[in-house]
Amino acid sequence: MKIVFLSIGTNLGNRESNLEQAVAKIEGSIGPVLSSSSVYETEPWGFKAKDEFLNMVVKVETDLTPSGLLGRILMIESLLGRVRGKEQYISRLIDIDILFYENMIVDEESLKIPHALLHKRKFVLVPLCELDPCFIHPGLKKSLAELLELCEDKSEVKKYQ
Ligand code: PH2
Ligand code: MG
Ligand code: MG
Repeated sequence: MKIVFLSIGTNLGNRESNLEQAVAKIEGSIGPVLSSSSVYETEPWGFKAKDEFLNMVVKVETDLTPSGLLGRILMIESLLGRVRGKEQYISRLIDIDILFYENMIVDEESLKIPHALLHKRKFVLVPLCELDPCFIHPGLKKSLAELLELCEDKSEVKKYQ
């Protein structure tokens, strides 16, 4: 069994329900969710949109390989109505990203683990730190707490409700 951290984000439709459905589908087709962060309301990062995101991070146990995991994630995203366009960042019903897979480094065209931008994004680092501040980023060799301290992202990330 492997431990993975996944980030979940949504800024369209019924955002709370989108998160709930994503967590349920992760439980059903990836593995048991061992812990989940609070839900945060966050400003769109890297693009302009009027709709704020809800973001959270879950820690999951799985026997899938990294590429098997990616396959299940793409399946869940499309079951929940995600449509992919050509643009880099657009508003979306659901986005599930692999942040860490144990302390493995994967550097392929179609899959980068750890997620290449996680250390630049407060909407990822804040919920991740809630779950495991001492986890060491296997590429950057710094703890998540240190990465949050060093992060220059000034966008707003606040607990939802
Ligand atoms: N996801 C992105 C780009 N920007 N901003 C926020 N606040 N939350 C996200 O989940 C998010 C984003 C690309 O996946
Ligand atoms: Mg993403
Ligand atoms: Mg994604």
